[in-house]
Amino acid sequence: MDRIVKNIWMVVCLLLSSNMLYSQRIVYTINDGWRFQKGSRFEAQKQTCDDSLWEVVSIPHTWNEKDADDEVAGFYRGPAWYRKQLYIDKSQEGRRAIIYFEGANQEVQLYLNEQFVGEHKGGYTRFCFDITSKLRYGQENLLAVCVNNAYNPNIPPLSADFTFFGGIYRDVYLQFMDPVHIATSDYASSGVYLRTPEVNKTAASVEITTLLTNELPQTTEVIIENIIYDADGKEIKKTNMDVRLVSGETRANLSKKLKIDSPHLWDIDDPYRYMVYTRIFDKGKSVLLDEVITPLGFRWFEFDPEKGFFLNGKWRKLMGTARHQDYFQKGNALRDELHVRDVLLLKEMGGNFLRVSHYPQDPVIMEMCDKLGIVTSVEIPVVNAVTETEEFLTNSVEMAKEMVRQDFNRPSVMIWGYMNEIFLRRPYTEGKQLEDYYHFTEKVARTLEATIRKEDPSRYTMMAYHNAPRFYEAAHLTEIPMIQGWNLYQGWYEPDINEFQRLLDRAHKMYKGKVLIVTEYGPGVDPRVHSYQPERFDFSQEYGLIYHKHYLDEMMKRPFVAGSSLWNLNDFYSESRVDAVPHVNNKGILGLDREVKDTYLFYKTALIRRPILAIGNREWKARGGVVNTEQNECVQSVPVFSNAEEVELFVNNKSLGKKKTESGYALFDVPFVNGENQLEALAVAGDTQLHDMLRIHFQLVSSQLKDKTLPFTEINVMLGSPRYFEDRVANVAWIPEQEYKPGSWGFVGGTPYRRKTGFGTMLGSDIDICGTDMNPVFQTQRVGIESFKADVPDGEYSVSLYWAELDSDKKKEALIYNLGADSEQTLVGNRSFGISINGITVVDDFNVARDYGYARAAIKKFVVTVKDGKGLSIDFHKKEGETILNAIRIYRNY
Ligand code: GCB
Ligand code: CA
Repeated sequence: MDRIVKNIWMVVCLLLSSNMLYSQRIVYTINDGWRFQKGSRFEAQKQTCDDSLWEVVSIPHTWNEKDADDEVAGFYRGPAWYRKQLYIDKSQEGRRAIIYFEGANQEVQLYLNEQFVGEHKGGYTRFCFDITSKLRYGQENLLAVCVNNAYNPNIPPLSADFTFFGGIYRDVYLQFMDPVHIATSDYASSGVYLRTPEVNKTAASVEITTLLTNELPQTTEVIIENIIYDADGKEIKKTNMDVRLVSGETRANLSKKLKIDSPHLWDIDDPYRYMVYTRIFDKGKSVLLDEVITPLGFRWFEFDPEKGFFLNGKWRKLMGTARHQDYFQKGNALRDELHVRDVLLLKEMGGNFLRVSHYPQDPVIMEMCDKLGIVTSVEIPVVNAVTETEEFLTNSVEMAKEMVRQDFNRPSVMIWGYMNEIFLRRPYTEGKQLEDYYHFTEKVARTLEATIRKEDPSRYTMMAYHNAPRFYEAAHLTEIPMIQGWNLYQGWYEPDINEFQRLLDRAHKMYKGKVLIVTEYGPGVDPRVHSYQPERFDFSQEYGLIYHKHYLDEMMKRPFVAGSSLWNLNDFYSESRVDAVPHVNNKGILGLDREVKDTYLFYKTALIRRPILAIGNREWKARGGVVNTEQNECVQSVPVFSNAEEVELFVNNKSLGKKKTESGYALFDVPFVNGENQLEALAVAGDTQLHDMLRIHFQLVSSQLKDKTLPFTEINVMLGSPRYFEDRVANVAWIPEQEYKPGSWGFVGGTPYRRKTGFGTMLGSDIDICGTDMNPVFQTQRVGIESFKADVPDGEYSVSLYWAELDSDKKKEALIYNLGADSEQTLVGNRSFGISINGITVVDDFNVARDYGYARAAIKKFVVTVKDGKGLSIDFHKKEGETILNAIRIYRNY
């Protein structure tokens, strides 16, 4: 007999002989083959509704992944229907059937076989419904779910800097269980609650509370058995409890306390977990009715306002990130694997803290933090503003209860949060209305604080403020939570980066006795942008590095900073944003697709204890620059990240020597040659030899365009800009402008465009440019330019001139925290100039705003023949207003 068959036979024999019957839970997803349609008009709960032409989708699903990414402002916010025929076989008859949602944004109404089952409000918490009474066995059942992501003034969040993707965007399950079962009705919690009232090195106790339901028509007597296993599966402790439940009864007070000597603790470096098996047996113990397994971690922790955070008695600085749950072109509809990957990336960076923000996330995120030893804070999405209604308050409190009960057993969770920058969008500026608003917000805060403290006295509470303490003080919000979270952006929204540390010291002094965590900080970094003159708002990788280095240094110097969660682990979608990448907040240290930015490598080097070495600028594969050595090379600096003392870099097999690392990296002046370049880094850390390699394509531009050793092919120049941009779609390297010198190329006349902001001016603009996915190429500009000259050899050229009108006649609001409040822009329309190429007028009256509108990409390609060694001269003739040019591409046809 085949071995497998033999094994199966043995198991069957065993089961029969042990006399034990199983009646356990069955849990599986029903993610696939849903019919989907936007709109509300169809009464899709009815059998008669024809869905044959509806789209077929799989869950996780959102209906906004494309329209929240396109050029049209806004995204669909309204109702939509999901429909599915569900065949349930007869074997489940007589059992309880539950449908369980991990999350759907944001209001849900569920129908089964045309009957209303129930509804749920709130887009980020889990919920479930008992559908037993409406289910038909051995037949198809019509499941219809109406999901609505329209603005609802009574459901938080009302506004926030992230896109409210609608849909059933997390897994959906069916669960079948015995009528006597561990209850699912308590805010979709697991029905088992673990509390660890005493934990120290020598002893720990765990109180296991089971919520039990009897849905039989008669009274029943059962046994609850709890067994604790260690991580190797060895039984450590066991208890039994006899319970009698009348029909329809749910008991919540079924608790047992167990003691464990010398517990193996859950810690950041050793996230050890025991397993608690909670089993329900019939009285004779012959049938296992239900079973829930709960991981159990023993740890104790404390936040000290002066000294910071202690885990199991050991001081730890909590260093990590916040995280949003979306991904490139997928919106928030992510498979579990993508969530898992994010937590792995955080761990790999050496992070030990995750701010699960601004809302509870997929259960696998929490599971991973438990498994990997990452301390977490979880919060409900009460962001930016409140609505002064009891319903808003009630919904917020319900969310808080869901949050706490659903992730109650997680050893990784140490903080519950509520309210993020709640006064960012105050609807009133003064008077009685503002007073009332303060009062109401305080009431919401106090109620949430009390609710959470009552639900779970074992953890800390936290609220995050923006840099406007006077508002929070006016409403007493700085007093209410146990931990103050500060979201700080000095050196980004505010000009002076040194204000960061002053602010920390002020807050520490001002709010004596309060624990301080830097809950957010970060600059926007478009991974495609680089600069050797980095500055605020340029979105360059290099400014990102300067900013993060400053913040990390200052936080490390201050023990009272218990921890920090930089903003953000990943780039994320925010519909109202108009930065380098439209609708995207680029403050991630990883890209939307989790590409590694230099800032990620910087943290990895700073935080991780094992030896690491990584060449920076990793994703800058199409690079370019102008010859700046005698040897026909272009020297550009490249960071090499390492926690070794020194590193050596080889370029095309030549050593550039060794360099000492400082703050985790060394900058090498790398001489790039035209075409392929190979970078190889070596370092030694202790006994470990480290090695890294990177290949880079470099487009070298000669400084003498008629030079035959480096024949001219093309130049791509951004005007009014010291920045480099990588067009990753076409692999084209854009380089900064330079002033014209004979024999070479460059601009004549004019000044870089600077935009006024609430705090001085910035180079270039941050408005979204329509009609392009290369905003940085259009966001800078030379104003008053007279000519662009290039002394190219004779031949035929395609000369493309790039424009976007950046000036509008309406002033933009001050940039600071100006999230989602962009005013409509109207046209200037008064700029007109002529263009001639090599003396021939090609356009006489060019008006960008008139012809294309405001902030729209316009490219004109001219085919030009260069003769008699005269090169190219593109001249701009001012008529009205100033001449402008945003970028130029000169490409040699032949
Ligand atoms: C904040 C908010 C966060 C934003 C961030 C930003 O303070 O809490 O939701 O995304 O600033 O990037 O402006
Ligand atoms: Ca999931």
